[in-house]
Parts: sequence; C-alpha cells; structure tokens
Amino acid sequence: MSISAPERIWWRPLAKEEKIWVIVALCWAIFMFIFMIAWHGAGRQNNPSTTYRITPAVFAQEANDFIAKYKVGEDKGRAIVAPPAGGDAYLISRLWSFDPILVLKKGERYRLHLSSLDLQHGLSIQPMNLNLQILPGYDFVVNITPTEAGEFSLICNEYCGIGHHKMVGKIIVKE
Ligand SMILES: [Cu+2]
Repeated sequence: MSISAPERIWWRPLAKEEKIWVIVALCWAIFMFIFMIAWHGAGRQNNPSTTYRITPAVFAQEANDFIAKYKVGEDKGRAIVAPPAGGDAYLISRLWSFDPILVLKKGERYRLHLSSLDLQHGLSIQPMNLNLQILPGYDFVVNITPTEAGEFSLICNEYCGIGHHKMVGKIIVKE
C-alpha cells in the first residue's frame, strides 16, 4: 500500500513508447509460443523415446541376459556386445561405468534401453553431444539410428560421486 494514492490512473493515458514496448513484447511472446511448439516437431532435438517403470534388479537381469546372448568379445574385462540390427540394446549405468561396449550398425535402428542400477546418471554421447538423463527405476527406451561410423565416447554428465570423472563407456558404429 502506498502512502498516498496516485493522483490519477497512473498508466492512463498510455505514452507512445509504452504502447510500442507492450506491442513488441506481446508479439515476441506470441512468436516464442508458436516457435516453441513448432520447434518441438521441426527441430529434430527430441529423441523419440518411451519410458517404462522397472526395478534396478529386473533391469540388471534383462541387461545381463542381453549381454550373455550377444557378446562378441571383451575389452579390458568389459563385454563387447553386438545386438541384432533393428533390435533391442541395453546399456547399464552404475557407479562408475557404462556397460557393455555396444557395437551397432550404421543406418540401423535400435531400441536403446537405458537405466541406472543405483542413482541418477547422465549419458553424454560424444562428439555429437547427445545428452540424456538416466534414472534408476525407469527403463528409458530411446530409438537410435547411428548415421556415422566410428567410435563414440560415453561420458556421465551428471555428477555422481568420487568416481564420476572415470565413468566412461563406448559405442562402436560399423559400416
Ligand atoms: Cu554417473
């Protein structure tokens, strides 16, 4: 409450500059509102994904079955797994590793299942800078189609403790 009431309705009449400013701000707000909705579809920055509830134990079971079924080798004790083209692939996130090393085929679509066995992690796929959140209790299924062959580094980008900086993994994409 002011000490004394303004003498008149303070905003009336509206000055010219004030009117221009209000119109500019309104147009910008409307533009951003429409742009935000359009960009959701046209911007290609949203990963086609579905999320399911899952317990860490069940996810670990499914992922380990997947690893055992499609394992093609090992790299320093870490399983190298080549899932069938167009099928399901699992990536386990935990303190402090991403398992297994996935071998995917360029141009093929995979259902990449992501979940954590302990706490929240982030999955950053470099160098394309694709960033996803991984939560325990959720099976986050991302439809992924590699468009480039090569080796891609996985880095945890959600601080998760003393070994966070060592939490790395790999996806190999073959022609
Ligand atoms: Cu982490």
